[in-house]
Amino acid sequence: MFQREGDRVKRSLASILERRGPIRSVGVVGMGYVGIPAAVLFANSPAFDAVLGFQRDSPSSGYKIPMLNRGECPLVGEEPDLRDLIRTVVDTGKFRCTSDFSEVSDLDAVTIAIQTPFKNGSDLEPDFSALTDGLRQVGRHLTPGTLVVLESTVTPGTTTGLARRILEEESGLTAGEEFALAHAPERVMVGHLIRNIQEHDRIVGGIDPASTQRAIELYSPVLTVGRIIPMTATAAEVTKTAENAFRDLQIAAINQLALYCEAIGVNVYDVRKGIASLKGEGVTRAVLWPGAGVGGHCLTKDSYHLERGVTNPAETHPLLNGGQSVFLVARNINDAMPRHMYRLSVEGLRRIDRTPAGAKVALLGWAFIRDSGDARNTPALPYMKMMIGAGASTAVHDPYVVHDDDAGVETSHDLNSVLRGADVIAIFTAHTCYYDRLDPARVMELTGRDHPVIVDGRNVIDADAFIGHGFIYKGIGRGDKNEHPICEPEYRA
Ligand code: SAJ
Repeated sequence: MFQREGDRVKRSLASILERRGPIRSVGVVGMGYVGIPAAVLFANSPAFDAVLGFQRDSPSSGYKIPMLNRGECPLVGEEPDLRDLIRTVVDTGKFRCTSDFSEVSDLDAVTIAIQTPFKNGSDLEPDFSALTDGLRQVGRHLTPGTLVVLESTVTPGTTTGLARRILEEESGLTAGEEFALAHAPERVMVGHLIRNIQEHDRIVGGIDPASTQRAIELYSPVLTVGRIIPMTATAAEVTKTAENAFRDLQIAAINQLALYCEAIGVNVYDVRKGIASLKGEGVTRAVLWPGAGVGGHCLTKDSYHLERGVTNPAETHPLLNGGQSVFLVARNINDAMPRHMYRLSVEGLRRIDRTPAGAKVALLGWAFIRDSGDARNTPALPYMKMMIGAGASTAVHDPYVVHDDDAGVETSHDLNSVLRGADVIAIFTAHTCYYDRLDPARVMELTGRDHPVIVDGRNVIDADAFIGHGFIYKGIGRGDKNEHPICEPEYRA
């Protein structure tokens, strides 16, 4: 089936796909927290015969290849169902991990789930090098009729720009005529990877209708309650970056309100409860939670991706001048929260005529999110740097994170040893274990201090209980408690 387009007969992608038949073999590039669950869910579906996981055999990540092929999970933290699924699909021979990209040529569809982090935190330029490398590897072995899907979060315009160009250069094929190309952004959250892929609606955007249709064929079998939401590739890129920019904005709004509540002298959690109580037809108040900052791999960068997509195609990345974007203002507010934790700590120390110099600071929680080992862009790092810069020594407890290679920080699983001798205790992550392990009398005894400072960045502890034991309490948004009278508990052990 050919459509005449001027003098050149435009081969119909639909006809090539029709001749190729249904998708039976799938490849997933990038064995990370996005690619691994995606690959095992494709492999676990009867719709597909074989799934390959592609992973560069690099010094930092090559270990995942043998690990996955043994049926073991390289991800840390609680991930329901993922470990059992990996073992099942490996044991049944439906999934295999490899670094040999030439096997792409045997596949009907290839998804690319490669991170697009920032080169560095200051200039906020995304590092597309790993994604570009993955695209080149796939392009070199692309065959006519293959579907390529970008799952990575990218600047709007990347799929139809950078990605299309690299795939066409490397393969000599034409996207939209000889191979299908789409964007289907991942929407997984650490701790719920499998369920998110099955239950979240899936945005699927092709560079043309045939590509969109082919991508719908790929993703439909792995959805349980989630629905497919089709659109163009660029609209899909805007959707993904904007859904995180909106979340970051919502968090910034409650963080700003928390600072107001501190200044006014009220409890932001009372106010939040009041606002959230407004319900009814069409009435929504998506009030999120104030905290010690916003970390992770998504919200810390997706607003900048969105901003860049607004001005130019994906090849250049000037942010909007003047930073008047509400999304960038939100980013600044959220990035200021670790500084606010520092300010609360210094104010607490000042109440006992101390400064950070010479103080021991115990940071509780290094992971960017509760009950996870993921420490990417943790808000605790800028706080630690500020404390060390002011002459304090620091110790970090986290029940999941053992060390943070990127930050060069070692953490301890031994809470008592981190608390021992602490002058300041700063709670950065609301790990479940802290809710029942931070007993005020026990913590007081471990610190051995008359009035240790405790700064609650996640509303974990009971302020009155700790104040009653002689702590100097400070809490994000706790204008009702932050200037409390200092107690000399008569019942101290
Ligand atoms: N945070 C707050 N207050 C909140 C919620 C989060 O301070 O009310 C902080 C967290 O402590 C963390 C950071 O923000 O440091 C990010 O938390 P997150 O819950 O947004 O978790 P992420 O970064 O893993 O975001 C992911 C995103 N999912 C994808 O990109 C696929 C996001 O779109 C989801 O909305 C989010 O999970 C979610 O809802 O859990």
